[in-house]
Amino acid sequence: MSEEQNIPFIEAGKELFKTPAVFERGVTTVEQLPTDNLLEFAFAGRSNVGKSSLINALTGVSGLARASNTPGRTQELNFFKLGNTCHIVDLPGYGYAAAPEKAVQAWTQLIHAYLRGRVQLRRVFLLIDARHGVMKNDQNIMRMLDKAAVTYQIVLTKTDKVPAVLLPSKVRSAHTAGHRHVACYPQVLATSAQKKQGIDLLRAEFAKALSGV
Ligand SMILES: Nc1nc2c(ncn2[C@@H]2O[C@H](COP(=O)(O)OP(=O)(O)O)[C@@H](O)[C@H]2O)c(=O)[nH]1
Ligand SMILES: [Mg+2]
Repeated sequence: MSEEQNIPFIEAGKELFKTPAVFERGVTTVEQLPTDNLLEFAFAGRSNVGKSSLINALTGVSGLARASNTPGRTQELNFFKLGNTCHIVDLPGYGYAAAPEKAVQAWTQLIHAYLRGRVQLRRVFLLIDARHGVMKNDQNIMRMLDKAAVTYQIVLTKTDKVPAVLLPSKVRSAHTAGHRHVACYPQVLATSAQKKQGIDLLRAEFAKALSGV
């Protein structure tokens, strides 16, 4: 689908997010996952990539997801409910070297179990720092999602930290990295939670995915 074809979904996306999102629960084991079958959209990425900040910008509820300067702090799967429409899931970040090994293993297992086995998971937004591009552990997650046949979309974050002239090439590189993966959605989104850029396009992706397109 071309970018022009997203336009009808921009308004629908804005409408969708007029409903305030609320925190539902923090999950540390598979048994605690919600059982109400609402569709889910998950935010994955390295710790500190900007997952929580983007969820706050997306929902317009500041402080909804806890953004933090301390990488690796979000160690639960945090579920937010958007009206009765869907769940937004803030996943624990990966690639935080200073975290205790046991903790890393536990939450890596949990993330993998969730991502591989969740029928109602509609799409994963794979967040990539616009400055750094796709890194090795991002590739690992992408391979895992390919195998599990979970659709994911690359979302560049912190674009305000990249000089505007360099942004198109960052988007192109991310697109090329995604292109090799079967389950990767072909459009790359460029966002800045801080400057509120790309937020309407991200909302439109929710509207589009929920409409079944
Ligand atoms: N400049 C800039 N900083 C951001 C942006 N989004 C997040 N950050 C900062 O990056 C750090 C990590 O953000 P956070 O949302 O906690 O990342 P998470 O670990 O992936 O949830 C925090 O210091 C945020 O203020 C952005 O769009 N622009
Ligand atoms: Mg976080």
